[in-house]
Amino acid sequence: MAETDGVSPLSLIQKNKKIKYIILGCGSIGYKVLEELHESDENVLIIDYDEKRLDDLRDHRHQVMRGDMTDETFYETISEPEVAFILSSNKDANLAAVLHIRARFPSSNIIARALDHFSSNQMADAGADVVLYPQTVVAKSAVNHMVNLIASRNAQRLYSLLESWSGTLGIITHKNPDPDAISSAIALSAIAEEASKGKLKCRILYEGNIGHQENRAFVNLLEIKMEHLTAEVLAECDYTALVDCVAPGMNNDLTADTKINIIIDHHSTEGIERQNVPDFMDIRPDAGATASIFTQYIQELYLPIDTKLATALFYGIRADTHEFQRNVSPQDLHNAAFLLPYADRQLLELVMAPSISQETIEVLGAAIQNRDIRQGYLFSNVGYVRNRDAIPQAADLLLNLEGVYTALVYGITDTAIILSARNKDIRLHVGDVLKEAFAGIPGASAGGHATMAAMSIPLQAFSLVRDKEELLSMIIDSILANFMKMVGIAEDDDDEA
Ligand SMILES: [Mn+2]
Repeated sequence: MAETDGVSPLSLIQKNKKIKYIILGCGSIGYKVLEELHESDENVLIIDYDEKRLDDLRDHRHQVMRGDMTDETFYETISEPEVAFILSSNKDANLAAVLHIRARFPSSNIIARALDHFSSNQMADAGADVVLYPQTVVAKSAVNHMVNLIASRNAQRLYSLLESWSGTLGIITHKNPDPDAISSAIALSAIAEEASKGKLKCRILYEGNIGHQENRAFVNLLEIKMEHLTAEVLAECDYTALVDCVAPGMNNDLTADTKINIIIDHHSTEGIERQNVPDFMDIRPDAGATASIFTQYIQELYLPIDTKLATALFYGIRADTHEFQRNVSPQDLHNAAFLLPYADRQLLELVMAPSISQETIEVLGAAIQNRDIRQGYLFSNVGYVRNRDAIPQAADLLLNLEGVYTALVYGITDTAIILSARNKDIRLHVGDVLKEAFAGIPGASAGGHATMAAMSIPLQAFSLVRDKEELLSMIIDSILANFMKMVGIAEDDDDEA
């Protein structure tokens, strides 16, 4: 049947030979795809009905075949392609080809050209993996170019403005600055100093305080200089900038009529009424972080980036996007990827695991000092603690001691008795044992997994006892005796409890 269709004898060979790409319909779009593929001719088979077009392609040593893409039997003459491009200018022929190829070659990838919106849906329904509607492709590309063009123009405008200034630029962050605001502030000061050739001195200002332990670690480890924002400091600034705040009075205590020269942010501008128009304003609500906008400026302007700035901006994007999981755009990921090779990984790790507090260290110390090890079980009474989180941290730590397979650390807070257990003895399910050992204690809740468990007894039930530590041993000793009996710790050792 191939011969009667006037198909070239090449088809007989095709049937046995695996072909990577087929292009059905090789007009202007098909030919452009052929060029873009940059594949060797043996990997691409061009199928068309137009004899003249085929001759021309044959002259250029392309692999061609004459065939009618609407004819179901035609597909019997070719082997399964990895990818089928269906690109003719006839929408019915394209639709028929999608249906036939999908039926005959279920695992081929099909990329088809639609000629209108309706046929675009039809082709998707018929089994095309990707449907291209050239008008949409061009429109999307036009908008993309526009976005990039604006981003690049904005970066240039910011640079030119800073270039023309000299004096002091006060960069104002959030009231309680977070890593996004802080890293944006140091990025702006780096751009300002570069653009003004040092004529512009920047001061990073904030009200409120740097609350979170992780944020303090961030500022300390990166040695970021920040000053409290006061009326006097503000009066000393020739220019002001707001970063990560959408307007004066938003996320800061400035009055709404404060004149601000630069505003760069990613918060929504909805409902914002401006009393003054800044000299430069770039607000992108679709950016995951203001640090992401600054990273883009740095790329657009080909500015040098040092380790400290890259680390700060990376951390800013990471923090504002909740570790790249929320409100994150492809542009944010692109920007983070740009920063990563310049960032100091060790510093990043330190910021993410901020140094432990004084009290935690004290509790860990007490847990080590008061340890009592019996047949692989460690018991440690840390006494009164203000921060209950220190108890599981101590249990984690003590499980690492040599010869310890199960660690039980307990203490008392203002409101409860807390016990935390960690276990690496596979024969023991510590959650189940604790649950049983604590059964019958009023108000107690205990339980957990084989390797980690916790218990707490609220103090209301024992509110009459004044001495907390005495109360702790009064209650817990009998429970621990119970626990030891259950896990089979020898009677002899029991006396030492
Ligand atoms: Mn932010």
